[in-house]
Amino acid sequence: MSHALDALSDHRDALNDVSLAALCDAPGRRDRFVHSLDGMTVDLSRHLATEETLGLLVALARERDVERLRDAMFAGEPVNTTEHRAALHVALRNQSDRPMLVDGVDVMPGVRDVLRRMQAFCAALHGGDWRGATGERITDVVNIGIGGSDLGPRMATEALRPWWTSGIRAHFVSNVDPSHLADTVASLDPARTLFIVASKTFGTQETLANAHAARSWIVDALGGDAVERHFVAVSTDAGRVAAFGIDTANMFEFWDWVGGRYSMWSAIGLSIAAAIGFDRFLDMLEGAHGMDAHFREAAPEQNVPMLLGLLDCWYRNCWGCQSRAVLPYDQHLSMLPAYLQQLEMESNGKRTRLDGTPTSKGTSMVVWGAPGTNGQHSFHQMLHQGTTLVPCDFLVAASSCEPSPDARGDMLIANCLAQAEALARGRSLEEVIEDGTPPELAPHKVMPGNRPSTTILYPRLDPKRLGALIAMYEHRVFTQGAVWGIDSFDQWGVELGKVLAGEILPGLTGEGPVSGDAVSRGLAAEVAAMRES
Ligand code: G6Q
Repeated sequence: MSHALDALSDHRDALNDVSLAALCDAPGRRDRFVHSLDGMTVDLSRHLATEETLGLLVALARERDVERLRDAMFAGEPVNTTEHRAALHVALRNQSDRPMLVDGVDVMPGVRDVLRRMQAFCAALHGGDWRGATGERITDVVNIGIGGSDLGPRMATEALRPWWTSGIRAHFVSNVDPSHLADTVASLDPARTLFIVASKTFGTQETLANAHAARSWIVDALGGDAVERHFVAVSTDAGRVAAFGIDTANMFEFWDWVGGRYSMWSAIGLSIAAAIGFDRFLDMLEGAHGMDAHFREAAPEQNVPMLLGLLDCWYRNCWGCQSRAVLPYDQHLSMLPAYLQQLEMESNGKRTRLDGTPTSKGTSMVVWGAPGTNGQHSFHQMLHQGTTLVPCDFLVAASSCEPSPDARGDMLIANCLAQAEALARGRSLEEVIEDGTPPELAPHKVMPGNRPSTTILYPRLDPKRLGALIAMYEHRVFTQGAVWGIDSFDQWGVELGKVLAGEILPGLTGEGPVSGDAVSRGLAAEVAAMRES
């Protein structure tokens, strides 16, 4: 029972005939709906929201205690209640002198110690002091990890490709499909390749299987003694790292209060630091820390991540939106939609509240998207004229990282602004007919408009900006979860599939009986038949 949500639902009914074009044109709209954050503009004008909506959303945040829950997260309280853990990723980028406590113990000395070890490792790698077993310099680093131990570093290294000036190329292997490792190492020289085995638990089946296969690749080429110079680990479990055969002197620690999908700021980001250099990795942490301070200190009315999260709840719970599109008009952010899929859908794709009762309202939207302008030539059709309302995030830099002598950078921005405008304004039947369109064709050219979007504009994508941007999304997701009263930091829904895969595997390898339900057993039998034919 939520009075604030009921009030929002009534208010939404009153907005049935609202015109987004008229809202956008109203005097003073920019003053209230455009936010400036350390040089980044977050424009909320193109939302199906009035001053009153914002007031009601802030009332929702107050009713759901979002500020207190935020403070509890920053205080290291066990906000991940089903796993009895803190979710203190903000400590990983804490650049202040403020202690960050978990169970009454300041975690900052440990955080700084690992950062110093990462710094020393990067210096050795980049300076040529850390060499392969045959004395060659390392030129390629391959991160082996999956989920949170893959998507964050992969997204960030791609985003920061223009800063790959350390002489190290970063690669990522996540899929247990043997093709992923094979394709990745096909062009690499074992003598110059270093593997980072990144796994919080060091028990993830896919990662360990790939790490064993990578070790065979090194051993076959360079001999067993080479493993020590070609493998390092990032994990919370020193015992398992040692059991795998990696010297724990070459292990970078993190902690159980760092959730996998919130871990790119920890040593899980070692591949980022290896590619862009440690100082720039620190810049990324600094950008995130700035956003943390904003989220922690700004009043809800001015708190950008909080407002974004509240607007998500508005669309999900009052407009029935099932999905949100993330449209970076920035090629280097091509991995952002995939990264946000995990951040948002694994965090808030839940149906049970903290108190164990089922939710009565929708939770996580489906997050999807692709870089602009590519998407314009495929799925934007549905955004403009489909029967489903899909709020969009547009992200665009004022200046591309790649200066060009022609107008391509301006074309990119023009298209980004045009898409958001077209979605909001649409095109009426009258306008279409006025253009001389034949009557039988006119209905097909009508665009309903009133389709909301956020535009996030930043000067240029750099490590600090990326850090701020990702931290903004993290806190947006936190706000959604707080409103919905769910645990944003667990992921029990992924467990059943892992158990069933473990039961089905022996039947495929021939080491045990064929198991699974009738459909799985039937398909497993077909696999066997296809392999024999
Ligand atoms: C993230 C999830 C999940 C996790 C992977 C890898 O929040 O927990 O994506 O990151 O399953 O786990 P390991 O790092 O333990 O290998």
